[in-house]
Amino acid sequence: MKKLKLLIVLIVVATISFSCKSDKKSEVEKDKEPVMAANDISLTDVEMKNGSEIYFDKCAGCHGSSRKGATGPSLLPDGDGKYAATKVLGAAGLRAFIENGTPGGMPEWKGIMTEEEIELMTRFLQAEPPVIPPYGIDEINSSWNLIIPVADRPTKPQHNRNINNYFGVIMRDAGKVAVIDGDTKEKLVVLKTGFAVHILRTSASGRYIYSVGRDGRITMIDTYTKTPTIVAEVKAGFDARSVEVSKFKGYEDKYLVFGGYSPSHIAILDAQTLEPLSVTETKGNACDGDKEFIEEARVAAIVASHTDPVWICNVKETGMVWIVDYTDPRNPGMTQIPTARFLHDGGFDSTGHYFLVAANASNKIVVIDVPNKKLVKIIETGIKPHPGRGTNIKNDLGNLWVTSHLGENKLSFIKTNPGENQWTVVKEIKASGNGGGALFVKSHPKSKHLWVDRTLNPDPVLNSAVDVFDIKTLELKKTLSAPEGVDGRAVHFEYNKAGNEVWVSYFMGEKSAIVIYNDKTLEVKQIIQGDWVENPTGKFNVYNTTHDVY
Ligand code: DHE
Repeated sequence: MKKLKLLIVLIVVATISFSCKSDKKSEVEKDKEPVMAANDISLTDVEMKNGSEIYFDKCAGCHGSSRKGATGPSLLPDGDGKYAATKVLGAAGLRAFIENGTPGGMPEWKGIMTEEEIELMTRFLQAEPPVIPPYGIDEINSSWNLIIPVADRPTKPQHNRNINNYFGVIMRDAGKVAVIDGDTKEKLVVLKTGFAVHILRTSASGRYIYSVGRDGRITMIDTYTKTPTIVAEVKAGFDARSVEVSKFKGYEDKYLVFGGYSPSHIAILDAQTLEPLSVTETKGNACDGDKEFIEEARVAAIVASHTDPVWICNVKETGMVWIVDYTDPRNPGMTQIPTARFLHDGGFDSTGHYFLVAANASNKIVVIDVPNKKLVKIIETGIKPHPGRGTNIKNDLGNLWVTSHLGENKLSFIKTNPGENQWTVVKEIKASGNGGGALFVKSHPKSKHLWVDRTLNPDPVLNSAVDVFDIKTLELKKTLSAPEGVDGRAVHFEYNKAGNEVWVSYFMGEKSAIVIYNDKTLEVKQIIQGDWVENPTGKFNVYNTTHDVY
């Protein structure tokens, strides 16, 4: 048994180092290695490695790194008392779920995973999950690579471009980030960052762009150089979804926080160099009583307050919102606020005083008063709210923060300004067609429109289109299908700095693109395509990201 565990640890380490080097994760490697038996399920070393890789890439986000379940059910060979044992489901049962998805929001993987990959996963999921090796500050430190020290960097921009209107665009499957000049629409550079980059954040000054990927790698890009350049890298965990910077006055560009899915921890780093400063594990008791102690308590959304020297870190499985005071980054102050499960994504209201986050397993939105470190309210909205950072609009109903839902066709509008019905859903509307699958909503203080995608809806007509609503009437104004020469699923929006253009990504198709719409006329302004545009996902305008404009 000891030998088996050691072998599994080695496989995970091999998988993880492979993840850092590999661009494409979809091909299953062939092998003729000796067969390893785990729980009567036969997997070769290479199959185990490939299975772990596919699992980390496509499944761990919902089912947990150690397969103990999170937003999705556990996937353990002997079950967990709540969900069926994968050995009982067997290859046929697992295949049915993988191929068809579930009404609860699991996408259908047929057509996305190859037949070979699906077959492998039906066996991998019946085997014992790999043991995750420790990864703390020493390991983070060993991975740290300061490519260009601060003293060797320019002190002012080496070009006349408008950095504030730069866009960082994620090419998820290629493990790359493109930096595009939003004024001229020129691609300035495409940088290799890490496997399946998830989000980007910008430093408080707007100078640096940081990316974080599913391999836990943070990449720091300097926009002052003639062509944006990678100046530092570090691997702060095995798997992650979020990174954020210190934005409070006096702390601009000083510290960076990393939220680990695996291991579940909060790491604080020097934002100039990416040197690790401290690591705090997030395991702990669940918010709803002291009964359940959760080891895999992953860090989901993180936002930086502009009014206080704190980050708001959302610990998914425990349902605890951590307010992290970074004034002493080697010994950070932590206030934990019990809320609801599982915390996922969220953003600020228009004042920046309140933070709203989806507790997707309980169909709720949690409101936190940031300066006072207090829970304000937990609001029932709909099945699996998924706001991204949400968006803020204003009309006769008041100042409204908007969320879409993964599990149903519903947009909920929560009133955020004081007075009657504050922190209440004051309006609900439907997008076009049927079913959920919406991932992101977006508007801009200067816009009259609210944009909504349906990325995970199984209907290709809906998932390739976006709906635009009038923010005054909340009537559907137009459904925009993929323009000619573009296909795939429409995902994520970003405005330019002026608030008169909306950038939409098309991914998971044959003809990836970034489509730029005129926000006034809703006409296509420009389509950005080319060999380098590979499955674009998130787009982050420097000014809007720095100032939390959404
Ligand atoms: Fe995301 C945000 C986690 C799948 C694109 N995603 C987030 C955040 C979390 C998260 C916790 C909030 C970060 C923050 O604000 O600090 N995402 C997860 C998952 O666990 C999940 C469900 C499954 C997984 O395995 O990763 C998942 N996400 C996806 C996708 O499939 C998307 C569409 C494409 C991709 O990258 O694989 C995707 N997620 C995004 C984007 C954001 C994001 C573009 C940032 C939105 C923003 O405007 O801030």
